[in-house]
Formats: sequence, C-alpha cells, structure tokens
Amino acid sequence: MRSQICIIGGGPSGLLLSHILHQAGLDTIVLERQSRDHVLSRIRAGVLEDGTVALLRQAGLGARMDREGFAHSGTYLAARNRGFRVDFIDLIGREVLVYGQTEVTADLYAARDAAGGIVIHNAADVAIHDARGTPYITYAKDGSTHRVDCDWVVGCDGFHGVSRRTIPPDVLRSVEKVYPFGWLGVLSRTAPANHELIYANHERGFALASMRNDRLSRYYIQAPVDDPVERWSDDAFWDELRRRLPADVAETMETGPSIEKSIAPLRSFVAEPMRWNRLCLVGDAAHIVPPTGAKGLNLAVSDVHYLSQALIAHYAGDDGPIDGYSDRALARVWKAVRFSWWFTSLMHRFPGDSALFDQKMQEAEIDYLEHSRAAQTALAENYVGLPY
Ligand code: FAS
Ligand code: PHB
Repeated sequence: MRSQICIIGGGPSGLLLSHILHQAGLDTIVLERQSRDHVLSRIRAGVLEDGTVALLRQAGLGARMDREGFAHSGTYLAARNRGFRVDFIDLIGREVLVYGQTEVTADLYAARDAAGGIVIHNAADVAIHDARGTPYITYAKDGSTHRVDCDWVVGCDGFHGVSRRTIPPDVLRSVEKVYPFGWLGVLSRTAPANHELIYANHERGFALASMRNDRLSRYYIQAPVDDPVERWSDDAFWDELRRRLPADVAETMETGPSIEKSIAPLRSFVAEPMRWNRLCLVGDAAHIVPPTGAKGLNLAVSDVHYLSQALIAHYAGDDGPIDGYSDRALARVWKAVRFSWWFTSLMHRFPGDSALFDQKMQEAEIDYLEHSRAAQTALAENYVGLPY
C-alpha cells in the first residue's frame, strides 16, 4: 500500500489532520491501534478554544458542534466558600464552546467516512522504518503483516504511542513535571451545578464543576493518583465535591449515579523537536498538560493547523513551513504548558511543610484576580486561547 502521508493514531488530531489534508487533495492513511468503539468510548476534554471552533468550522465540521455545543462567555473561580465570574466577552470579546471531545471525534469519523477516508482500526505493532530517508510503516492485522510506503509519517498516537520513541535518544529532548495528585472524574446524567464552569480552590483540594449538556454533568475532584477508583463510592464523591464547592452551589446541586468514574494522573511534558527527518509529532505524542487549563485537545488542534499548512506547502514546492513546523508549534505549546502549570499551581492543594503558607498565597492571588481587570484579562486570553 502507498500513501503520501501515513498518520499513526485515530484520535482527534489524527482524524482532523487526515480530513484537512484530504480537503487539500493530499492522500493519507490513518492507522489506529484500537477499535473505533474504544476510541469513541473515551471521556476526555470538554472545552474548545475559539481557535479550535473556527478551524473545525472551516473544515466543514461545525454543523452539530454549533447545534449542540454551548457557548460560554465566562467561567467562575472560587475560594474560601465564594466565587466570582471572569467575563471573557467583557475582557477580550471572545468565548469558548463546551462540546465534548467524544463528540468532536464522532464528527471527525463521520466526515472521514463520508469522504471515503482510510482509517484502519485494530492495527497492532505499528512500527516506523527509515524515517531518515524513504519511510515506510509496518503493522499487524488479521494475522498478517502489512506495509505502507509513504513520503511522511505523522505521529498522532498520544503520550504512550510509538512515534516519539522512534526519534533517537540523542536527538530527542524532553522535560516533565509529574504532579503529586490526580483528578477523579465523574460523569452523571444530572443538571449541571451552574450554567458555566466553576474552578474551586479549597484546603481539602481542587474541584471542577463542568458539563456536556443540560442533562449531562462532568465533575472532577483532586484525589491521590494511586487511589483505587473503587474506593470512591458515588456518595463519597458527591460529599467531597460538595465540601469543596461554594455552599450556595453545593446546597442546590443535583446528584445521581455516576455513568463514568476514573482517575487520571496529571503531568506537564514536552518533547522537542516535533519533527525528525520525515517524521512529525502532533498533540499528546509531543506534549501533555494538566487538564486544569483545558488545553490538551486544543493544543493538538493548533499543531494540526501548523502541520497541515506545512505539508500542503511542501507538496506545492515550498519547504519553508515544514522546516519551521517544530519551532512554530512549540512556541504556542510552551505558552499553553505555562498557563496550564500556573492554573494548576493556583488551584490545587500541594503536600509539604509549607502547605498552609502555599494555601494563603493561592487565596491571595485568587483575591487579587477577583479585583484586577488586568489579571483577569491575562487569564481570559490564555483560557480562551492564544492566537495561532
Ligand atoms: P489521543 O491520545 O487522543 O489519541 C491518540 C490515538 O493514538 C489513540 O486513539 C490511541 O489509541 C492511538 N495509538 C496510541 N498508540 C498507538 C500505536 N502504537 N499505533 C496506533 N495507534 C496508536 N484535555 C483537555 O483539554 N481537557 C480534559 O479534560 C482532558 N481530560 C483528559 C483525560 C484523560 C484520561 C486523558 C488521557 C487525557 C485528557 N485530556 C484532556 C487530554 C486529551 O484530551 C488529549 O489532549 C487529546 O486526546 C489529544 O489528542 P491526540 O493528540 O489525538 O491524542
Ligand atoms: C471537562 O468538562 O472535561 C473539562 C472542562 C474544563 C477543564 C477540564 C476538563 O479545564
């Protein structure tokens, strides 16, 4: 088999890249390790930056998103049992859209199907060969080994994928910060606690009240990352969540059975460069952020924006953009990594001797945020999304 571009990973970044390149007349093949059902069963991001929304609309993927997504013109921060609103529209004239990553991925699969796109599922043992020269990929499926010859390989295969590991250790440079806690997430068929998201700092730990629609709520509480999720009954989760949210919200919120419950670790991670010869990295394959700033999926989309432009230019005879891809993508990645680290550091309870002092510093900064238009503008610019 031969294709101009072979994409490893059929998550949001792989599917979106494939779709945009197809629209530019380039042929791609997507190799996905899991089944489509497995990919679509993942519950992940919930907030789309305005840049992501614009790019999805431009790619013809906005119909259901615009019908079922919820525009949020602000968000709430809370500490010491009270909250305040950061008004994105008043501060920067832009807003975010609440529309689950699962839905974005489903829309992408529908678009690839309609365009006759090639997405091969259950592709096992994917291996990248000769990325320095004329690359080819091998993978196993239905008991035999297959080969795809291509011009370019794009690793959209997430943090645990094969592509980053293909870059030689003397070339790849990475930095990582692992946070001393995780997020316990619950999905429930209940009315959201508030019409917009609430990020709550509390001495017992962070809490986030989010949603997918007016009858599907998404909540998170900071929890020990090694906690077995079975330790958390639904009642224990709701009780802890209500302790951490402002009382006026906790007293009126609807609770109910969890339909999904999981604990995710939190880390900041960046691998450089995001291109090595004929192999390029996109999304979680190259970088991971703690979900506090809702940047993970949105960074994957901006990588797709830069790389799709670069590959289209390459096939038009201009190698400037592809030569500049890694630096251009990383410039935006690092700013999002910083914001996600800052917001995580502000809102979570960190263990250690200076825990009380750290809590006081966090409460002072949140108090400053509440009364400073300049501070709120900085938060809004980063949360809604820095320009591409
Ligand atoms: P993905 O990980 O989504 O997709 C990679 C794909 O590659 C997967 O389908 C995988 O099966 C496949 N793959 C892996 N190895 C392969 C191989 N060797 N061969 C073939 N295929 C392979 N972001 C937010 O903004 N907000 C959130 O609340 C949030 N919550 C998250 C919760 C969890 C548990 C996780 C893990 C991530 C969360 N994220 C969140 C981040 C997440 O949304 C990612 O940023 C987003 O999925 C990135 O998309 P991709 O880069 O496409 O990677
Ligand atoms: C979510 O709804 O899953 C969500 C929203 C905002 C975040 C993280 C997760 O910062």
